[in-house]
Amino acid sequence: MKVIGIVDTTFARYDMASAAMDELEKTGTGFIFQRYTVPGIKDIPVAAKILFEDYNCDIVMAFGMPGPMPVDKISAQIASTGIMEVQLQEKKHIIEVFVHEDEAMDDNELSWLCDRRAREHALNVYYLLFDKEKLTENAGMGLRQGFPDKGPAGS
Ligand code: RDL
Ligand code: RDL
Ligand code: RDL
Repeated sequence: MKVIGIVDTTFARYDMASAAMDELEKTGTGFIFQRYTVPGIKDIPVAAKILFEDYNCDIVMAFGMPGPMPVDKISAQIASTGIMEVQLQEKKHIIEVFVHEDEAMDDNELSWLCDRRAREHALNVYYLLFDKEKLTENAGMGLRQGFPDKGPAGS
């Protein structure tokens, strides 16, 4: 039984974690979730570390929403750097599912983007855990999460 850690925030304006867990449950079995909600993205790295070390997680999904202001973009950079550090310390993946609030033009598009990106990264997590060759089949294919795939160049 694999343990999938789920870290999310109360700052985000969409419940991406529930969308991802729904997608994983529709995709397969053989895992349980440990969910840990923190106030904001800068609280994610230590939450992920706690999930790995105290809750035996095999992989963590980290959901966050950086706001549109410069201070938020700096927060996102800091959070990502912390997420990288925890991955290297633990030798385990943290799939960072961030949706910047200003990627979308309005609330409708924002909620759609959050849902799509969360579900598409949930499949990446499933494959990383259970079927690593699956991502190699899509190497170089210009895949994106949320907005449409770009596709390969020169085709
Ligand atoms: O540790 C408490 C807070 O500092 C922490 O939760 C921060 O991540 C909160 N936060 C900011 O302070 C900020 O300036 C967040 C953002 N911007 C942001 O854009 N998105 C967040 N948190 O999730
Ligand atoms: O952990 C899951 C993702 O966060 C991770 O795969 C990122 O590297 C994906 N990504 C971005 O989130 C982004 O904003 C990528 C780019 N930009 C990019 O320019 N090139 C990438 N990934 O390969
Ligand atoms: O359209 C320009 C950018 O918004 C886009 O190229 C990506 O950088 C968007 N993006 C993020 O900003 C991010 O934090 C993506 C991811 N995460 C991601 O995980 N997957 C994406 N884009 O396809």
